[in-house]
Amino acid sequence: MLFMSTNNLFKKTEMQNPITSLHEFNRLCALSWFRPYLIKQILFVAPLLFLLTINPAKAGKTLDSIRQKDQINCGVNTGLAGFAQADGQGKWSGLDVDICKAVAAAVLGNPEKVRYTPLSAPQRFTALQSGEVDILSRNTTFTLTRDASLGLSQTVVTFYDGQGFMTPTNLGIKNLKQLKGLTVCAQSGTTTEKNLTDFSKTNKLDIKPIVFEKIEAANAAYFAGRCKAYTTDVSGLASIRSKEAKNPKDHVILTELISKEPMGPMIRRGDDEWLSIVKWVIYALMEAEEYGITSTNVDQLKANSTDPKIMRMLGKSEDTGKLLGLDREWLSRAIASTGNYGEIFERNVGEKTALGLKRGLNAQWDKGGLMYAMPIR
Ligand SMILES: N[C@@H](CCC(=O)N[C@@H](CS)C(=O)NCC(=O)O)C(=O)O
Repeated sequence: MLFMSTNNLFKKTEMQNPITSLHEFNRLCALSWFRPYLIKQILFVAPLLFLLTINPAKAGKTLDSIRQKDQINCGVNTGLAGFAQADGQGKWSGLDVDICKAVAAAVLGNPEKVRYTPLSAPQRFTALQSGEVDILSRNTTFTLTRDASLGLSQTVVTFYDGQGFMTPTNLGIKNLKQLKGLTVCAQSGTTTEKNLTDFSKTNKLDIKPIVFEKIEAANAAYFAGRCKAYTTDVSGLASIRSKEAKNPKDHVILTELISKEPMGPMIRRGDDEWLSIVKWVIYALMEAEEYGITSTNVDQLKANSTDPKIMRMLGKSEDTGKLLGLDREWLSRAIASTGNYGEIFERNVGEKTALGLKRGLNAQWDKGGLMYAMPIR
């Protein structure tokens, strides 16, 4: 309605001031003395306005500080097998960890130049907002509220998931309707909690959520039998089952999903240069898979390939790095360090790992999945 009334307003103004006569035209032309003055004003003010809108103080701030400290501070999970987990020597691995490694290889020339900060669900956004970490690469779902209210930017989805339920096999639960009136464990500070309430309400299931701030407490409660089911992202359930269950076969992950959970790294809002770098490193990992560039053949392809797409990506024909404020080798280094997206997926969470996840939605777009890199060109 506002749109309608504004339209009418314009119409009215036009109607009230039509240039109807030669006399009127001359009256307007008489103001031409004012024109040079006006042009001077515009010439003076326009560059100032332009400088204000590009906000040079903020652009590249993160990259500058990363170069200065020669390290990327990467916020990760406190310990989610397959996504981010430290071994006895404090060595981190996982799909989310590999994203930070690939970015470090592209930006600093070395995938090991990363400091990992383990963050629980409720801690994660504050750590990024306060500058404690430069990137949050931690099973974090992209939502409107998070995008628009936290002062953070969502980059590219690195894992498409959905919220599911795990129950002890001996309860014989086969579908979600059978959860009616039962207790379900979940963690606070997550999308999980809200999805569960919505789902229970919509389906009149009267589920009794038992919510914990820490993942260890939620795991302990479920495996001690305090809840009849555990809910979180299916990848999270697979991870928890593989690591925490005495016998993983004693727990079944039901096939029905109750939400969409597109997850990926986030950065602080207002640093477009850093946003571009993170985005394009992730696209590069995906596109490398699409074109068959792997950690094992990247050097050989760089030396011998005559395929224009591959030559461009590996810096043989064009310097895409320069456009991002990086060097010519950014992409080949990232692929050599972590492998392409497919290698990252299979190594950390794929069918041959303890998590045993299928590619599903995370397959390439030409193989029935949603992984669709913007073109590197
Ligand atoms: N993707 C959901 C859930 C992410 C999440 O934090 N999941 C829990 C359960 S798998 C977790 O990773 N907790 C680890 C921790 O808080 O230390 C979100 O972004 O809210």
